[in-house]
Amino acid sequence: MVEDWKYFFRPYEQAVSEMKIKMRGLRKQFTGIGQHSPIEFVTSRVKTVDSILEKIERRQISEERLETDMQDIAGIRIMCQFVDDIYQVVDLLRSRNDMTVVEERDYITNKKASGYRSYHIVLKYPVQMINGEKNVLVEIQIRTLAMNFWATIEHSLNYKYQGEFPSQLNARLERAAEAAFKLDTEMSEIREEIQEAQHLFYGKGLNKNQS
Ligand code: 0O2
Repeated sequence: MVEDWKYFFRPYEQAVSEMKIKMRGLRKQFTGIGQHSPIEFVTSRVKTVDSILEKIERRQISEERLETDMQDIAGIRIMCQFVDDIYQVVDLLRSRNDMTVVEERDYITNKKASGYRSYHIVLKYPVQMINGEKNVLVEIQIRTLAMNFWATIEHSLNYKYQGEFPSQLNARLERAAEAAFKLDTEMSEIREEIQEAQHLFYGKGLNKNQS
């Protein structure tokens, strides 16, 4: 197994901090020219050793193939206001020349059995290390605020029940996932109205702390 996890994680940590700056930079560019940003906010994490070991076991990943078969050691999450924004972010990522898209999983049109919705992109990202360039895989999850709300709650319940939800809770989660999707649909339909209001709101210098 990996001998020195601290050393192993270094390029992944470097990749997520660079990616986070780049994604936040995109938001700044949009807001800087007074346009709606398809990116609302960005978070990141590097998988923990325990979570890597659990996935190695569950997916029967061999040690030699860890860096190619485990695509989400480095993870970035991009939250958007509207479903259409997700696809705009996907296009922005596809068009960049500082990273390469290697895989896409559309769990929005093909939601997971759990009710989970999100767009996943796996990127190959080159990190400049002191001993040369290293390509690492980074998983980007792009979702609306409503999809994120549902996934965050379901993830913590999953932690409690280890995926074995009581049937009543399961049914409620499914209904909640549909309600979140309905909320996204409704918001998309009044998008223009919302954006006009936001333009007025930010234009008046309110909510200055948001960057
Ligand atoms: P964490 O804490 O985010 O690291 P697998 O990892 O085997 O389930 P796969 O094919 O490797 O699946 O990757 P997939 O399905 O593209 O993405 C896995 C990640 O997506 C998960 O990471 C979650 O972040 C998210 N995800 C996928 N399905 C669900 C779901 O049903 N509910 C929630 N809340 N999140 C989901 P981890 O490793 O589970 O967690």
